[in-house]
Amino acid sequence: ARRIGLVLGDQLSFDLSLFDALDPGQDAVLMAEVEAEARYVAHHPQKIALIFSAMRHFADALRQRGWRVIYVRLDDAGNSGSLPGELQRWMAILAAREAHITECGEWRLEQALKDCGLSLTWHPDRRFLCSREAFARWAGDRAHLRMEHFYRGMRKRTGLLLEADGSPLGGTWNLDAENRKTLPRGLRGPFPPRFDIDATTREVLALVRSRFSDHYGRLDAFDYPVTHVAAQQLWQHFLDFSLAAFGDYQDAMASGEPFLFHARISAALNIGLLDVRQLCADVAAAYRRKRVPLNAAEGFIRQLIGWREYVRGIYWLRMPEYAELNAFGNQRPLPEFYWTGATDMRCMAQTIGQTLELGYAHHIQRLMVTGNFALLAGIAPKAICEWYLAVYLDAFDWVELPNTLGMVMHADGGYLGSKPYCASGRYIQRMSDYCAQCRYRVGEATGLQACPFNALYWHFLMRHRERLGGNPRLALVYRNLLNMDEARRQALWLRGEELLARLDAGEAL
Ligand code: DLZ
Ligand code: SF4
Repeated sequence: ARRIGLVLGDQLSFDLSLFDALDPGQDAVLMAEVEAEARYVAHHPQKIALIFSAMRHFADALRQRGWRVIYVRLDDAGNSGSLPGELQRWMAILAAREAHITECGEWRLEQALKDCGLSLTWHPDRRFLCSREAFARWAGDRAHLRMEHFYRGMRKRTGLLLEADGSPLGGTWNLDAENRKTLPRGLRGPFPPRFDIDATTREVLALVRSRFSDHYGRLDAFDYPVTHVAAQQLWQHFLDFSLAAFGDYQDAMASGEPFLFHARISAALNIGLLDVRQLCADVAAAYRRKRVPLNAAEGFIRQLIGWREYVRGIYWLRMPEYAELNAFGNQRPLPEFYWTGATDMRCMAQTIGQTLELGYAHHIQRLMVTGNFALLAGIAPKAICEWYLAVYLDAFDWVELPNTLGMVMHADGGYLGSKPYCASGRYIQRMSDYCAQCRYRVGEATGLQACPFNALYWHFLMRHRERLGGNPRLALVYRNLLNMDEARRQALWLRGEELLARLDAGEAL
């Protein structure tokens, strides 16, 4: 082979720009399962299984299309254990002259490849709509960025959901306020599609079971697409059965309903099994055909061309220094119950429980339950970021870090979002049925039975008053705090202190 093209486990797309640069007649594609990638955080076993199985299926599909693929399995003799190591090894074995690679999803790996002593030819990752450079031009040197501004630009650029004169369909850009309906009692999501466990996946599951049983998370519930065809089935199921209701209930949560009307396509999309342009086109078409309401179509497209591209842009603009930010100076380690779900807080037990079972929770569970708790409890950003990166099937640093460090923890001091998403138990009560079955009382803030979110919420606001008190978006809550009588404030502070002390003592709450 004259050249080697390295394809990473989250780059399983036939449209990768790398393939344009290579010649199937002479060049080779290299894919490698390596210890370093499987262990840099303790990934959920289903995440490792998904990536290995999808990689093996993709390698087969490339071969069928005429590519010469070198596929290194985790337990192959000679496997050096890292991607730079495998690239060096195969460059030498094949006496290859050039190494080609597509931009990585993680700064860590891109840096390791740049430092490995080979001269590499880099290709842009055109699976995203906004390149790193285009985002940097948009951001300029502004001290704060806002998703809404970026999102409108992306709508105009893509032409999605626009009138002929360029104004937004329906007259407003963002229908977020229509994405917050509470779930009517008893309404359930559609029956989820099931996916085949073929011989390849079965082999991978056995490998992961034997090698990564020390990682948190259940392997046997694995039921996720590992090929482009299966990912397309998951997507079609969403279009047919969920999208119409997705808009209304995007923020709702219910016991025993891990998916509700969410598409769960994020992992398939992030590893290359689905294409963002096609997803947006399908959703816009469903709206045009009057199959789904505008708040569903807009709400979905906003997540893809708005938030998703926005956080990726911020990641590449601000790394590596972004990962070190800690605006509140949080030091508290992550409570053990994040890894086990063993807590009496019903909302946390449900969210963590389904995460360990499925490697999945939807955006409000992540932002307003486990994320909100970490924010209120002052967990060290690095600790909570590592947790999200490990436990979710869709988590790669480019998407996980800005979402967790910036959006959830506000640890970037408001660069990504204008206010911390702190909330008391009342928000969770409004958006879910969790509180009705909880041993804590959501209507109480002090006393042993009181919902921990309540006092922790006020404690958070009190302890960060200097930093947050002047934020116009928090003016109302700070006024409420000020209008409380001193004894009430004192009682909330003490209950907050007690809860934090119990966390520090390793108690579960
Ligand atoms: C997440 C992951 C895992 C678990 N294993 C591999 C692997 O063995 N080989 C590989 O090429 N990629 C793997 N990945 C995905 C990489 O971690 C991912 O490509 C980088 O983190 C982001 O660029
Ligand atoms: Fe969560 Fe508090 Fe509701 Fe219990 S009462 S489910 S802890 S918000």
